[in-house]
Amino acid sequence: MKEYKLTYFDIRGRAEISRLVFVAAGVDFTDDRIQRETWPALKPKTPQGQLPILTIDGTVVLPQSLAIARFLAMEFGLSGKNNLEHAQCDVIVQTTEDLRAEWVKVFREPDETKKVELQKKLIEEIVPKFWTIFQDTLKSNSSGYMVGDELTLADLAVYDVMEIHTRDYPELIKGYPQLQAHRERVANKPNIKKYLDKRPVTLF
Ligand SMILES: N[C@@H](CCC(=O)N[C@@H](CS)C(=O)NCC(=O)O)C(=O)O
Repeated sequence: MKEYKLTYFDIRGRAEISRLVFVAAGVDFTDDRIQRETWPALKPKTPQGQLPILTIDGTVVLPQSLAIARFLAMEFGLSGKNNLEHAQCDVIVQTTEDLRAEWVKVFREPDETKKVELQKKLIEEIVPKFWTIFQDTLKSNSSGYMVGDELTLADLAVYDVMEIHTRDYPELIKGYPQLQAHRERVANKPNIKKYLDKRPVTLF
């Protein structure tokens, strides 16, 4: 069995998807959450000067959050059963990344007035557009999962990217019954439920 260490800041951010893959697969890993003060010293030692990174057996170091998540999902059989399902997982993962990028735009906006405008657009137009895509994907697949007939990386990615908006705008999900049921299905998987119950609470 390989030894995995996932290094990131003490937030969900871009590492949570991989944490969820470990948890869903029931595979042990070191959840290495570093403090901001230690980052400047570590940064030059990382492959791309950014986190997250995955260290495998203390030697191989992978950067890029989605490459890490895909690798882990492939390793643990959470990436679909064939190449088409791998691609369908990728479609959903990339779509969650597009939604995350829209959120990051709002988060990084320095001008307060502009930020309020962007936030309004995000929640009134952009999030509904993406949630409709996710819900339509569920409707086209009778299993209750995004791809194939069991939980994959795609379900974890959607669960993860929706966390901020479902927390901050809890009413919104009521217009998306299949998506709401999907969130509950993912969150109630025994391994995931156990993890979510004790996970450090962070803003994002
Ligand atoms: N495309 C990269 C982006 C990584 C990224 O932006 N990491 C940020 C944290 S979310 C970071 O390391 N920031 C500190 C820095 O750049 O010095 C990925 O998905 O891993």
